[in-house]
Amino acid sequence: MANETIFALATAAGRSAVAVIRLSGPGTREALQALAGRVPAARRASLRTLKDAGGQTLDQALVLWFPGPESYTGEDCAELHLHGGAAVVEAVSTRLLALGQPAEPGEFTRRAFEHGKLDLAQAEGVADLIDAETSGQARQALDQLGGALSRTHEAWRAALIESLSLLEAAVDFPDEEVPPDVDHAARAALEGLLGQLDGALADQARGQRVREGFRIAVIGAPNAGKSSLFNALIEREAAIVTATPGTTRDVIEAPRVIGGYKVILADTAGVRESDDAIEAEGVRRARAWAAQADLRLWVVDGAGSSAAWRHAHDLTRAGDFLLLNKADLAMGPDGAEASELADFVGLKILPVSASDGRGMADLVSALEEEVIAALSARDFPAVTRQRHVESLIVARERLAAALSARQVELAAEDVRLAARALGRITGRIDAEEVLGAVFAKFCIGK
Ligand SMILES: Nc1nc2c(ncn2[C@@H]2O[C@H](COP(=O)(O)OP(=O)(O)OP(=O)(O)O)[C@@H](O)[C@H]2O)c(=O)[nH]1
Ligand SMILES: [Mg+2]
Repeated sequence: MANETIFALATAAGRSAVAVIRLSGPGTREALQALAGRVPAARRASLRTLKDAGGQTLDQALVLWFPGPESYTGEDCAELHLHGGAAVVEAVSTRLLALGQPAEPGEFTRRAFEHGKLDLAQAEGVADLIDAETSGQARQALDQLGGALSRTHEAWRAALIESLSLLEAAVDFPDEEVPPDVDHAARAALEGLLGQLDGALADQARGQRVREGFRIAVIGAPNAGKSSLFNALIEREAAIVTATPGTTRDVIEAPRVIGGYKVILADTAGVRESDDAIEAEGVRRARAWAAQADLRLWVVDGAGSSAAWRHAHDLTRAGDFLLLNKADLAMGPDGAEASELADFVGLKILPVSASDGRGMADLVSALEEEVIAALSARDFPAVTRQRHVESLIVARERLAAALSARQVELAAEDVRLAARALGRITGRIDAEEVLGAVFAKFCIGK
């Protein structure tokens, strides 16, 4: 595969000022000669007239020539900066079909990986950077692309291999007990690593939340004003609001950027006992979404006196918010009673009004604080994918097994397996199916 010369449109399809077609592979030089007459100086932008096989002009283009191995993929590469009209791109692509073949999604980055230009975790950083919609996502992707995640895992792996050499030295003492100093040194190193892996695993949700969105559930009794608040937070009328209790049935999700991070807000059905099968299913879904959310906003009609506030408070956890809605009206017994309970269980209390907007700015800044505190960087670069988490879990299990092994040979084997599991994160241990799965998610041209 790696011997073919590939090409692809690297910019988004459609009309634009400039469109970039990228080439990589051993036939790149020849393709440039065929298209542009001669190959420009390396890494210098040169204006060239591109022609088809019959000498017809296709475009006036800026041509860049990157001879391997100092190129993105490590192979000979080129970029054609064309005028971004569909007809121009089409004509140049047709001409290139005779000189190379269209690239698969992620094929340029896969070749870069295969030539050692970046490791697997860095390649994932490239994909995430292209997909990044918030500054938080971009920052995390740039860290991963820059090798922060890889360096941490490689350092852990190097420490494992160092301990392994100590253990293997101990194996060579025949029929005797392991010298206590060797055993002690290896054990101390492995215990330290176990602590670090535990830390990274405890932190595992963070990186995935930055990529996929921090989840906030809006919950409460029927008619409390959940949908009104949800609409106000996402600044559009996505959910239906009526004076009839039990209006919302399904969970309605909508994204919003808060504090530079992607947040997924969910409006849910009002929680109460119901004989109506549809409503009961809505309540079940509301509970399920709330249980796996990162934060819950418990909405209570603060002006109410029906004791409806009791519903849904059992879904909250310390650190969640009680929103005393309808603050434009006089506070009623429901507001006072709910506040008392919320105080007791450690909820943050904010009066708001979805009708006249009071308290909304305070709510947004309080949410901003929560999201930033939950998602900003800690001691480790975040693990951003389930694939990373799975490798960390295996490494941790093997490390724990090594520490409780009764024979040094068995401990050594466990340490070897732990190192292998960590190596999978950067692609040092490159199972073909892992590579296929990672690169298939890229866009064409990258
Ligand atoms: N005065 C006042 N009325 C409000 C406020 N927020 C919502 N309402 C009214 O309260 C009623 C219920 O609002 P919704 O947003 O549909 O309430 P909900 O909690 O989503 O209700 P369900 O979907 O039935 O669970 C509507 O008549 C709203 O206009 C507020 O801040 N002040
Ligand atoms: Mg509703």
